Amino acid sequence: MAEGELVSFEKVEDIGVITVDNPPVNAMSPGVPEGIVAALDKGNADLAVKAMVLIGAGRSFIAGADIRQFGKGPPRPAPARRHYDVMDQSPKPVVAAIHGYALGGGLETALACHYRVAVPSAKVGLPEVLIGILPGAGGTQRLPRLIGPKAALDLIVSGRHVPAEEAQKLGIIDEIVPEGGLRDAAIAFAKKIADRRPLPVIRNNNGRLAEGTPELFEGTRKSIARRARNQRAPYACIEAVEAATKLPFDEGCALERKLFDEQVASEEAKALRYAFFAEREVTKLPHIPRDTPLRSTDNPAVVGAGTMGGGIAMSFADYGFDVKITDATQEALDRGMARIRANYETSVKRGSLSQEEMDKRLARIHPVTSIDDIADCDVVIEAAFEQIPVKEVIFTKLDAVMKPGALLYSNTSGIDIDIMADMTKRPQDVAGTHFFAPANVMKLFEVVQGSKSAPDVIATAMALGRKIGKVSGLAGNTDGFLANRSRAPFSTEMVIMLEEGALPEQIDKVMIDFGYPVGPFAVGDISGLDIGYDTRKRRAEQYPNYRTLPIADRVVEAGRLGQKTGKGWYRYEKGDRTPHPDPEVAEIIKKSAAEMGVPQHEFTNDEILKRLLFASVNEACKILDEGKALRASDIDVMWLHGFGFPRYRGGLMYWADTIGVREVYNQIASWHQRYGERWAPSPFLRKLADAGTPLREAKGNWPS
Ligand code: 3H9
Repeated sequence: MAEGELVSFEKVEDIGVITVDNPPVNAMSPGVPEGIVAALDKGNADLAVKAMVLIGAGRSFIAGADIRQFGKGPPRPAPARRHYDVMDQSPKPVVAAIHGYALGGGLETALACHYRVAVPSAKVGLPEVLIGILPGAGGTQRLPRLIGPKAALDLIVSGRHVPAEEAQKLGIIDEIVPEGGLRDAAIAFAKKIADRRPLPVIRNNNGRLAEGTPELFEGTRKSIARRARNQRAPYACIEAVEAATKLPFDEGCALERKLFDEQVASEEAKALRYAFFAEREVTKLPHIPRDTPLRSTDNPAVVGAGTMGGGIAMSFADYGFDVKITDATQEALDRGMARIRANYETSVKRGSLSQEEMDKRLARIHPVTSIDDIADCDVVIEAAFEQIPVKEVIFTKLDAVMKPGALLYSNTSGIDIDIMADMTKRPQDVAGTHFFAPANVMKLFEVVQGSKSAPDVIATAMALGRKIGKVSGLAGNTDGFLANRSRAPFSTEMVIMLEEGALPEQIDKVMIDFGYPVGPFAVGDISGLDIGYDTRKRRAEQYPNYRTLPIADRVVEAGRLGQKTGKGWYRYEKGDRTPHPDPEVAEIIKKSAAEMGVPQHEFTNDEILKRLLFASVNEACKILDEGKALRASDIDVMWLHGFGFPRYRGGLMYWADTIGVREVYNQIASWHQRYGERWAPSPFLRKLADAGTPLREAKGNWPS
């Protein structure tokens, strides 16, 4: 293949092999479809070619359209000859040879081929919905014709990646071929089918379309109503598949294209594309060379078998790691193991895990009675009580027994990493790895760099998070680190608004309508209100100017600790987790506000939303200014995966940009006048506003 050529054609005996080579994932960038058309023309014109194979160079078949091109200028006019139309009309069979990923436009290309072979590790799918669009190259019309409308709808509306074996069962893949031998096997397959006629052209295959009943489509619309709130793409996907069952192929494609063009320019799609790239950006650490050799993490251990420690051990077991877990007493260890078992049993009861899989995972978690028993582990995650003397006992012991080079990570959410590092004679091996509760479910994995953490200790932590299915993000060592510190003013402001006349249910409704799965007060009831109470008391002692929250304190002092006591910000019926507004809470609020003498006012939804989120935007700017975050977009990734911020709104900073950096600044400045110091605008925010730099593009002053 000539250098720089995106698509090449070569002959292997009587088979034409078309290779797409557009690293890293063979996206359909400009030039690729044209190259495929030229290669098909070559193969069809050559009398010596009987069939063709379409294959991807490097690590993948084709991962889809080039997402970076979306939203850049007006939609490109359709080429005179689209490669999938050329394939449909090709007199010679074309075989797609799939390894890595065939996603979006990649699978659509494969569906326009006559046959598809794949290696077992390959994955296929139409994940467009996840970036706020729908398949736009015939996928919504071809897939229902190939596998039936029901299965097609499931794949297109969920956007999930389907492993080769399942894809074969569904009828997407014709043959699975051995790993490593794809090219030769695809050529052999092409030879085998070269003379078969008629060619299987999916567009002509209308046999199963009648399975697309009105009930199927209505049922799907209903089933997604909750999770697809405020979104249009999932509904556009349904509309396009429904059209496949009602309209001739070309008309269906025209409707799909119209919906695609509408969606691709939508706010929803822009935010989701931003989130996609922000999630890739967060993996990059400009201050640590990419090729830094990583330490081994094959052999992990967890110290502390409480709720967090147990969840962390489950995270390892869920991703195939054998993990040791220990605690100070046998009793605590037994309790921890029982909790882990109970959690898995709940998943089995719910049907999300098989008994066999549960047994396998449980067998990977090895309780051991002493830190001496984990001495040979590569990595330890400490998840013990958040008290410095407790940490001191553990880190001193770890320092004494762990093998040289072992990684000593702490799951602390509130203690300075440097304090723990300095408890050892190897502070370079210590860093934070902060999980979010429940640790086995929440995706955020906040890596905290201490002042002495070695670069490879940080790079290895980032990689470790990804190995256990998490989204790793880097934070500087500041009180609350990056995620919780940026969230803290939100938590304060929501209670202050109660003092001014709002109610928990009113604030929760605004945030649910905005897109959060659960409102912030109801979340508090799930986590337990006593933790915040203790923290506030500690802080009030530490900082003389600390803003106390009397209403939140009184709720706890009334014995309302959240769901675990049957009442918190809400009341709960026995055995039911539905929050019910409680007049007793309204009374506490009213009385406290009167005692505090706070003037009452009616809140608009807009004010509630902005008071909560702008408070955090301002704090995020302070964090960036202090060099405790690399990029604003990292903060967005953390909010998406740590706090359930609606993905289709991009993230905290992206969302604030939709209001405008200048307006955000002006509003904060005016609240500063009205409410005082806690709203003092960050100078970093002011600089951005003056320069007109979008918040999402801001880089932190991270020390290089
Ligand atoms: C579509 O196809 C529309 C059609 O229906 C109709 C068109 C008319 N474009 O994720 P990674 C980059 S919509 C541009 O770290 P992995 C990515 O940014 C598309 N760039 O690797 C990163 O760059 P960098 C439907 C892309 O192995 C690098 O490749 N398809 C694209 O963990 C490596 O990516 C999708 O939605 C792209 N399509 O995961 C699939 N894909 O190194 C989107 C990747 O500079 N892609 N890049 O940061 C993925 O889901 C994952 O990348 C994939 C590989 C699973 C393929």
